[in-house]
Amino acid sequence: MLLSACSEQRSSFLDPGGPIAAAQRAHMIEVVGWTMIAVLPVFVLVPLMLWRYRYRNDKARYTPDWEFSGWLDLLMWGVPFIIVVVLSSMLWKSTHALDPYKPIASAEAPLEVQVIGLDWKWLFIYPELGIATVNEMAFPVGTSVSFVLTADTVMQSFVIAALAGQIYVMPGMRTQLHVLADEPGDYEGENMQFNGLGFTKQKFRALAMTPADFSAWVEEVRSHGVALDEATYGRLAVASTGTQAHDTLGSPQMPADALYFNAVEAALFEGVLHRYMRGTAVPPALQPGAVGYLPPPAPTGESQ
Ligand SMILES: [Cu+2]
Repeated sequence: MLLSACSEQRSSFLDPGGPIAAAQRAHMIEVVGWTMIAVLPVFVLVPLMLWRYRYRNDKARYTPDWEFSGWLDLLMWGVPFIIVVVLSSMLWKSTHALDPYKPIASAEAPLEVQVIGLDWKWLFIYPELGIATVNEMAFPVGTSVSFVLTADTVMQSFVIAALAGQIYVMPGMRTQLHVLADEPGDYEGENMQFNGLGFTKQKFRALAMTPADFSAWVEEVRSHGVALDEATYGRLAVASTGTQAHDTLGSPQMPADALYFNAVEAALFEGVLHRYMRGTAVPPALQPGAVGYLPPPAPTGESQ
């Protein structure tokens, strides 16, 4: 909590920016509190007993034939039993309350963002706005973001820790995550799955903005973005970090390690999902993330 205050980017549920992470933090504090009922007496009583029943203490009663105390047994088994009952019912309740698939109530209509996990970057598609980004995604404060996620490579783990829990993404599968930020901020998102050399660089900025700032950001992405068609996607999907992909596809108007796209093909996400759902194995040449993947050739006449 102290360290997270040092950086501008917020990366822990202990410094929550929205209701889900706040509930996670409250849950953790409650769990620690209840567990301490069992743990603290041990920490206090063990040294106390070692000292009281030490060899040279004549005042401590010596009872070598003592073997049973009903009250002591009731205390030793009863208290942990109650704690286990309390903790399991709390866990049951918060597991259902914090279900990542459950929409979060918010005044504004939810914003849908499609996420495709690539090596080693995240592609964010805004289907209603016709834009897409890599390494940077923005959304308005107070609006529930409804993520729909898949992967076009090996399994990955998507998390924006200061806002919500993690969710896995897998090729040919669709998972969901709902996120809401109550405060504007720069939240760190990442891939928590170890899946190759570049995975530590697979981080992105989740920017919670005022609605006006968000509209300006969308315009910025539209005007400085490049078209995301099959050829561009093919080159984006090659194993590279976001910064490396920026060097291949980016323009100087885009932020240093992020990519902006406009003219996004409407069914791109569905297409990626269905690549793995045809009932036959995908040949490596057609599968981003596989060794031997051959991206579609760049259209002729294009620079870079
Ligand atoms: Cu699965």
